[in-house]
Amino acid sequence: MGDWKVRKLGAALGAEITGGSLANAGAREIDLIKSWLAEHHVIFFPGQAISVEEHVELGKHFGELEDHPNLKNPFTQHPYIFELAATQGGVADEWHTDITFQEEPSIMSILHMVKCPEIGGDTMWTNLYQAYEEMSVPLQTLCEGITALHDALPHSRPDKMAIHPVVRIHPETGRKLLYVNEHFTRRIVEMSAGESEVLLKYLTEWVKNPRFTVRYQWTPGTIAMWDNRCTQHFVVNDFEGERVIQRVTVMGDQVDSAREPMTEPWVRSGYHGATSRHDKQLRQFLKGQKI
Ligand SMILES: O=C(O)CCC(=O)C(=O)O
Ligand SMILES: [Fe+2]
Repeated sequence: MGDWKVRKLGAALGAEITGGSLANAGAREIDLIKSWLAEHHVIFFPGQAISVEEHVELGKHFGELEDHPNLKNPFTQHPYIFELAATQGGVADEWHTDITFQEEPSIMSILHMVKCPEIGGDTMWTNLYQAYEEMSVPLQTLCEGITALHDALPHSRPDKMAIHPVVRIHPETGRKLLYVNEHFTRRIVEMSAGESEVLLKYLTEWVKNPRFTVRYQWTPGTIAMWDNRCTQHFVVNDFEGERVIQRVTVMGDQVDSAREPMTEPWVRSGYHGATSRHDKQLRQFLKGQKI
């Protein structure tokens, strides 16, 4: 309960919310959080410092929680808490939407900033609705008709893969958004390797446009929540010393597209040349899918 106050942090996304406690949040808080997330996409609650148990309980209000599929919890030993500690090399300093190499990537995360440096180690988020909406119509149209292969190579599991539409429809708002990220997206399925490389390079740079982003300077005890379907995030790796986050991750949902892909996957038949190696991963995934 509380007398909550909302302060917008950026034109594109983000709000800081104060005046109440998240420990033992009830139906009123959960409804409020859902509406704040729909409006601001990433929200911050400074000065909360909830316990691990309260953190997990809070997460359970939003859906089933996920045991992180690839990374182990070095400290907490709690099955639902994923921990990243900078001193263990854990800094997520590449733009990404979490775990898009899964068929159903997580819908939202709740992060507890346990320890952070006084200066540096900010996190940035970007608004993927805006990234889509500000593209030209020809590029929007192209992106709506193609899909992309994502993999868990950054977690040393390139065999873990999923294909998602390049333009996703958010299941709650019905709005279109650009759904490729530098960290996990490997290949446009319907294009040649060379074309895919050029387009992915453009799109993954485009989402970083400062106009689409917000940057948050942390204090210990802050809780952050983000809608993982319509945002990407990035940690600024400009600090020394300890920075420890604990995250609870809410299980995923189906990734819906605006329309069917405009053509079949780009897999060449007949003679395989020296360039065939660029198609190997895609070919392997499609074989596994029996397409
Ligand atoms: O450390 C952070 O600020 C965010 C880390 C991250 O990428 C995540 O928890 O998904
Ligand atoms: Fe992340």
